[in-house]
Amino acid sequence: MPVNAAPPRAPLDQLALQAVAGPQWQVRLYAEADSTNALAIADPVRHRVVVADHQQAGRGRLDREWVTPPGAALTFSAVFDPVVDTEWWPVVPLVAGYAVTRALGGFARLKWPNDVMIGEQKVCGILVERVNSRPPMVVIGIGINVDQTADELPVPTATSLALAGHPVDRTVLFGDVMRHLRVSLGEFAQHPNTFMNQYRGSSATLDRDVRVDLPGDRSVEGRVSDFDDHGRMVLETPEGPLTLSAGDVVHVRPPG
Ligand code: BT5
Repeated sequence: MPVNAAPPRAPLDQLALQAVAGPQWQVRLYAEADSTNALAIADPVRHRVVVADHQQAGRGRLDREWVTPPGAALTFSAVFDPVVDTEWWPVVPLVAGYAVTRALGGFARLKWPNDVMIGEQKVCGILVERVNSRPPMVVIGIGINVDQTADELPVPTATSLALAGHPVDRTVLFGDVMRHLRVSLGEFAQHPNTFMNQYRGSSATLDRDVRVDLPGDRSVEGRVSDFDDHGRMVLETPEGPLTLSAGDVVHVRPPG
């Protein structure tokens, strides 16, 4: 085997995934798929979860790509009821990010809104898409870098659980994430206006100096002073406080 080559990896197994997800979920495993979000949206059946052992055209936000090699990542999309009134829907992506940090353990933190980070490197990306079916559904797409070697990561800002010293079996992790998603969305449905208190405790962005790249090639800099109950980030800028509902955050200085 050449130096740095990826180790042989066991494929995911439909029955094992179904067993850890539990009977209320209908697991659909694809050996290869373009995008699990696209598949889930094409036929948005409540409590279906589409998993790809190798996702070949993973979608990020704003038409960006999510790139993972065969057998090394966990890529799946779960179809949920929106669980809350429309005014709270923007918070659902943050709830999903929070659930993943809980499933991973205390070492994972959230870069606003929902990038799951280990230190300053991204280990998981989440894409939540609403489907205007009757009734409406929400598709929560999660990509976790589990076993990639450094050579297999697409960008220098990425890491994997194995590289960061937290190796885990993909099937076990899938069960843990599904359980925490269900619990966190359930808690959120009961008390949507207090969820952000929990979120703050998992944030790597609160009290940090950041640059936020906004749509249309604009950016702003400032210190993150809070998140409001609707998941928006409050940024203290030289021109005064600014409340943002979207944007790409870059942490410009280490915490402290
Ligand atoms: C995201 O977008 O982080 C959302 C990614 C969601 C992926 C899941 S996988 C299952 C489901 N099915 C899909 O088709 N999608 C979802 P964004 O914040 O736009 O980040 C994308 C950017 O992250 C890219 O432009 C790269 O710079 C970087 N990137 C791409 N692949 C990565 C990886 N594996 N790990 C870390 N960073 C990556």
